[in-house]
Amino acid sequence: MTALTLETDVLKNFIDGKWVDVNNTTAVTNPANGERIVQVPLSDQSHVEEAVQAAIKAQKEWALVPAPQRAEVLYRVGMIMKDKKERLSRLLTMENGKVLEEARGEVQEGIDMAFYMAGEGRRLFGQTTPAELKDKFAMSQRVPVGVVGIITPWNFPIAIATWKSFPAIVAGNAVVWKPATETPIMAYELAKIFEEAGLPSGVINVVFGKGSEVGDSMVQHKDIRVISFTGSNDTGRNIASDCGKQLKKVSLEMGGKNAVIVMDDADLDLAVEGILWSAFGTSGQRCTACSRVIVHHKVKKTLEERLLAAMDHLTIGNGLEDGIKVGPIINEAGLNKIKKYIEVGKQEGATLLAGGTEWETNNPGYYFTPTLFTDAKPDMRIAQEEIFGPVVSLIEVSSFEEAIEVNNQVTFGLSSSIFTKDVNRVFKAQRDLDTGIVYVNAGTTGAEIHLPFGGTKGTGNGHRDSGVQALDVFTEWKAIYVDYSGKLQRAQIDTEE
Ligand code: UN1
Repeated sequence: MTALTLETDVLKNFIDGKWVDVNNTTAVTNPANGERIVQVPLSDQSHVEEAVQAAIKAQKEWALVPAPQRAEVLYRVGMIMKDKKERLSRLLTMENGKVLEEARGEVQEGIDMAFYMAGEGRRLFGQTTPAELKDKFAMSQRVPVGVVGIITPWNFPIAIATWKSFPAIVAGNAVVWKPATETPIMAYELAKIFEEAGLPSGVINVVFGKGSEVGDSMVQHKDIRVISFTGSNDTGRNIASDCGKQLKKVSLEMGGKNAVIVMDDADLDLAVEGILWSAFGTSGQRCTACSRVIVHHKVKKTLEERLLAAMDHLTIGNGLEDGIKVGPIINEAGLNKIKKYIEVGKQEGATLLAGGTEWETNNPGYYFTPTLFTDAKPDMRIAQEEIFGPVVSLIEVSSFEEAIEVNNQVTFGLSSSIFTKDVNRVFKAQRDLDTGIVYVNAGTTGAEIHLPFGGTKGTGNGHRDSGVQALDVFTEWKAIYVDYSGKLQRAQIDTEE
């Protein structure tokens, strides 16, 4: 294991192209062993104000840079990320805990997003449209919104940051970014990469700190015209209502209660692999993680047996070590939440088949054993609420129709999956599963960056991250009419010749 060093012991904000000290800081610890990694600033409203002023100034110039040139900066960002992939991945494992293989996958998502959005710089298409009147030309085009605020979570600290900042930047906005305080190193590294790639000062500004201070100041700031947020449900709802009062555009992604459906004709080996990877990968700390398995009664027993056998091979530990499949939980609060849900599940009458306890180790990190409940009922809290840990609950059903119904009986709508060999069921399922993402014969995780990411119902508010659709969050549509008749033509007015 290569020891990694940061150039600094105390992180700084990145405002107007300068690294700015903040007096108040707090420690960031490695969830795998409790060791302190670095101090992160706890900024206040005045830092947000500085960042917004820098962004306002920078955005005016940036919007005038032709989009293909803005895109070139992102291309260079992608190239630098590619060069630094291993370093970034190891730092990501250190601050977030996910196993190295998954950290590499996440950094790759960011690299892919850079090249994808660099391409979009040559495709910020508008439309030309026939006009109602003679000698008149009509078109519409995307224009930047101005200064945008992005608030990113600890579970995908670099990928989600790229899903939001890259489309914002290529579209000609300037960004004020509050990364999660648990995982600030990815933000620090990405800011350095932007700097090295030659992004003009003030186009991206990083303000570290708490949601209650920095996030709130961003949401309340009149000059931040968009808030794009990924995180918890409660916070997202508060942001939405605060933005609503100000008529501020807001894009929210707030998790899921994602299910894998296993039909009686499924390839069970494949289903087991899919469930394992999407339920216990990243220790279940993905918005897309599988936390329900909806299984046809004919294959329930066999599926349980095979899952239990496969779960025996899940190795728990520090994600930087070889062969580890399940890393730590982000922090004590995360661990306590999982423990609470284990008690809830037992009290509700679900049967605990495996796990359900902290992992016994002398290691001071936060670890939880992969957990399988069975005989859960669709309305139980463990089958309704997001746990954000390696806990999955089996629900038995007796038909395809019932499986779809149970899948849709939750307030979230992010991801879903079905294992079946029946082509008719495949097409019915992709139509009827009420989620923003549907997988067939694969688990619930692994969305690709050039497709829209987001969900229905309580997962968000209808916007999408990544994909070309992300541009809708960070642009306004402008309609332009050019009258070349030389006289005043009045639309929608009958004119007597
Ligand atoms: C998240 O958990 O918020 O589809 C993002 C996936 C990953 C992204 C997850 N590509 O699981």
